[in-house]
Amino acid sequence: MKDLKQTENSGRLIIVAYRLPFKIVRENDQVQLFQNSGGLVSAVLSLVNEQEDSMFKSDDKIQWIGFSENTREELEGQSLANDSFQAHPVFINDDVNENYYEGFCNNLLWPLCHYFPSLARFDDAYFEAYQIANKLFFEKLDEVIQPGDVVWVQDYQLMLLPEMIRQKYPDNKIGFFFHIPFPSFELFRMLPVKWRKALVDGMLGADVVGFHTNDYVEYFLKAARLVSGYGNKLHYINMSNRIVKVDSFPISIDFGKFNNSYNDPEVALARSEARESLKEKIIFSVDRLDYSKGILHRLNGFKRFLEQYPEWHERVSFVMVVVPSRDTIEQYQNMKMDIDQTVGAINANFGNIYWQPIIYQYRSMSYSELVGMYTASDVALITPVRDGMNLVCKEYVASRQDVKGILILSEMAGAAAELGEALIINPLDNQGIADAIEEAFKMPEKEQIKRMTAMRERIRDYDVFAWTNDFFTQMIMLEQEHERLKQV
Ligand code: GDG
Repeated sequence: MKDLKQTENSGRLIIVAYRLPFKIVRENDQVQLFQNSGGLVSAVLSLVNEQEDSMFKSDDKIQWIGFSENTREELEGQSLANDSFQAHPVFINDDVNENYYEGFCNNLLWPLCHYFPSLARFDDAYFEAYQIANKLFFEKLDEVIQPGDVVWVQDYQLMLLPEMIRQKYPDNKIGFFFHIPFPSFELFRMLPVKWRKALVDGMLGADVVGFHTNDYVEYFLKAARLVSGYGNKLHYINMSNRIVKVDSFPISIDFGKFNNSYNDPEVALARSEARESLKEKIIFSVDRLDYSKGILHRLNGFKRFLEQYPEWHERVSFVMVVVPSRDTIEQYQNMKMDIDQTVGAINANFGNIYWQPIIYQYRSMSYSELVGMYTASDVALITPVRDGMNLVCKEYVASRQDVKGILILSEMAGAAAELGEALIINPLDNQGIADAIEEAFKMPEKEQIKRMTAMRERIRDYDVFAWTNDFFTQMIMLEQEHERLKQV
């Protein structure tokens, strides 16, 4: 496939995502912009650089449309640009945002797509707000877009947007990427007919619709066929006047950044402090507080390990970091209480004055602490019951410049499709988790190195920059590729 770096594009890059690329902090009538260091922001930046052959001209800032946590009045007259990004805030009133973001997105789409249908709430007001909010994003884009601009729409908060753009701007290139699992049809069909059709048709407004794994692609193609009657040939959908490519693009991380952090003084310090203060074997996990992340299942698996393998008592420390998220919602508060109680019970029943089996923290970590723990631990225990991809496991592997450590990974994470050298477990199987921990602790170093090397090479080859490049190449080369396939 042709590399996009050789492909010219006259327009600018416009990203539309629920969140802006920086946090806006107001102080004494001035705003300060703190750019996020997340994967998407750095991936997108790689598309615009000084090189002559890069896809977008570096003198054009990346235009980024996203929801504003500030009011219109607060941002009036303020410059919302830094060297790389020009932000265009979308203002959504609290009532609409409640039904849109908390409602349709987080009380319906999130649980449904993560296979928790019993938690999904169906409410007409949610869908109405979802339509209104998507339209508000469109209206902002309408003020910004120019001929030749390429628009990249992100995630489940904006599924209706690609079609809205297509209707008014048939000639602009539009990409759409879905970051969470696209569910099997039996779950998707739980949505009322009108809603599911609007979502599928909305996404098909794009030229390229991307998912993390082939399974999600297959599920979406089935939905497109059964909901809207669109068949496909080799993942191309013919929409009479244009074609849509549906494909998998497994999101990745900045391999170089994590790999090169190994010897940072702060990382090295965090690593040695962890090794000194913890027991002989260290297990580590970190995730946002969410039922999809399988935190309670992980604790139950660890408990089974302590029950069945007493020879490891007083020799293991499980460092479990849970990052606060959505904890104003009752359901998340209840989940947090269950986690607190379970950790307390395990520590009380197995620990003693010399040994606390689980070191549990409910807070976020600095980057150095995070990589310090990635590189100090013998095992990363990652057990989501459902996860679109899961970047933590890729970061763990990339951080291990020493080529040691063992990844225990749930088969329900999108990343499991790429990281077959991990010890793959079913997160609902306590015994399976317990046995995997025991196997990891006994794994010879040679075997660890073999597995870690294979995983590291894969992530190094397909890092987040390759991911973006892959997506944009497919978008720009769409027609040529389709013509070529018709000849074969
Ligand atoms: C969604 C999908 C998909 C976490 N705690 C700390 C911290 N983090 C960083 C990690 C990682 C990121 O947050 C979490 O990424 P995940 O992929 O694991 O999970 P979601 O937030 O649920 O993301 C997911 C992703 O979108 C991308 O498409 O993989 O499936 O659910 O980068 O490092 N970073 C720091 N301190 C923390 O305490 N510094």
